[in-house]
Amino acid sequence: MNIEEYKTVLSEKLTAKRYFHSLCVADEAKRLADKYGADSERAYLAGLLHDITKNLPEKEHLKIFHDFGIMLSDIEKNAFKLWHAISGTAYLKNVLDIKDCEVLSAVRYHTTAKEDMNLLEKVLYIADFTSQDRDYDDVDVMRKLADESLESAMIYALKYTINELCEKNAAIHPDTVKAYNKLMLRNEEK
Ligand code: DGI
Ligand code: FE
Ligand code: FE
Repeated sequence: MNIEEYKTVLSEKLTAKRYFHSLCVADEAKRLADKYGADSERAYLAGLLHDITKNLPEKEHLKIFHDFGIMLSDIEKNAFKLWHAISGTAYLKNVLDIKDCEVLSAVRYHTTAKEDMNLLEKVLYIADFTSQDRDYDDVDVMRKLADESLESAMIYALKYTINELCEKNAAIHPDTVKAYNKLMLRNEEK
């Protein structure tokens, strides 16, 4: 499939707002990829497709997990917002037949992040926070950091997410904790 065909599929699966978000994240991921030396075509594609299952009802996610033999941890079972990163990756791989492991992995970890992320994974994770459609309170700070260094943007984004989750009494996924701890340990070494 080419980009235009992917856009058609997306526009049919997503609400207008979520489709617009996907186009904005694709543009932002490409911009950050060019800036930091990641593959800009892969970044654009990963950005475009990252939320492909975001608007599916619960039972459709469960069908994808069942069909493709995916087991969720207890934390994942209880956090519906994490499902689309997992079901989305399975959908891209098994239904849209996307074979690019880098694109698949960037999509897989775009919500929780993880320990030891590669450049493309970081670019997508940050682009999801700094895309043009975003308008949360700290977005200007986040955009400034994203233009200074990916690492400082990662730290800020993880802190922001962890703080939000704590305020909502939500569980924090171990991948998110590991991503945060790794960056903090690296800072201590300096
Ligand atoms: O899909 P988007 O809205 O574009 O953004 P996203 O995929 O980053 O999802 C953000 C949501 O995911 C936000 O409401 C917080 C939630 N989330 C992120 N990390 C964790 C988490 N929820 C739980 N329970 N645990 C996490 O570690
Ligand atoms: Fe998402
Ligand atoms: Fe998103």
